[in-house]
Amino acid sequence: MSRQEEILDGLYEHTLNGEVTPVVELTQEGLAFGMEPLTLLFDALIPALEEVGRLFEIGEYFVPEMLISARAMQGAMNILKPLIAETGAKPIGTFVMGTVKGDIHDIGKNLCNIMLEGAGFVVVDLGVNVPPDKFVAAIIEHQPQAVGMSAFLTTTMPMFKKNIEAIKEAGLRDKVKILVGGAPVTQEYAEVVGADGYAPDASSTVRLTKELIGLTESVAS
Ligand code: B1M
Repeated sequence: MSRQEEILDGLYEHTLNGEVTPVVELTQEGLAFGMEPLTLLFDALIPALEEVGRLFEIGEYFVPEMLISARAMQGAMNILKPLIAETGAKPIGTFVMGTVKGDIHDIGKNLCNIMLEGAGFVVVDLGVNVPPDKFVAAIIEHQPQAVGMSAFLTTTMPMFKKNIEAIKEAGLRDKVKILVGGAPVTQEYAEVVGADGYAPDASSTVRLTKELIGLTESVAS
């Protein structure tokens, strides 16, 4: 096995076990070795969290294990984020993003933010557990071209509709494109709640946002 493969395997295992120190060390070693930040992310860290979710589902992991795995991944993300986001690109638009009320999952959202920033968007991150009036206030304050809403629980997905209704009531619906995403969300659900689009992952969030706000040509380039 090559050292690169060992690094990816180690990152996967230590993230699964929630061990932040070796995760941070292996991330640094991988980068020093010339490995791409996105390789570390997509070939080790994200698969580890997917496995965490599977173990939770079958009752082998509980909330504390999920939490420490998420923290371990966060340790790596702190190092990777500036490397992924730093492109020096000129701002191409403003994007307001938040995890809906009742939901505190933020890793997927943060990943979208990093990719959006990397593509040149100014991202206003409202954080987690964001109520409808905060989305509305942020649209008024920052005048974004697009708003993203993240939900990771079937019980919090209905907040999309509540948020969109609040945005409509404030007379702002035609001012912004609204995108939704998160593990349990689907294209069909996005249509039902009246969103402009659904993105299954961070890179499609960037692609779809550019498309919706009329920057499609940049997508191809
Ligand atoms: Co929770 N959790 N969790 N959890 N957790 C899930 C989501 C679950 C699927 C696990 C399972 O059962 N298999 C399950 C939800 C079941 C359901 O509703 N269908 C679940 C549950 C039940 C819960 C609790 C209720 C557990 C409890 O307390 N009994 C609780 C709820 C807390 C709350 O929110 N009120 C809870 C708590 C937690 C922790 C706090 C411990 C922790 C979150 C830590 C954090 O985020 N800071 C946690 C974790 C880590 C998970 C899993 C294991 C991993 C989630 C994750 O971050 N994945 C998760 C299992 C799973 O999803 N398979 C699970 C990595 C991330 C990169 O995911 O989906 O690929 P990914 O992200 C993509 C897309 O979703 C998309 O782009 C991202 C990047 O490519 N995307 C968007 C995301 N947001 C977007 C927004 C957009 C566009 C695209 O806007 C435009």
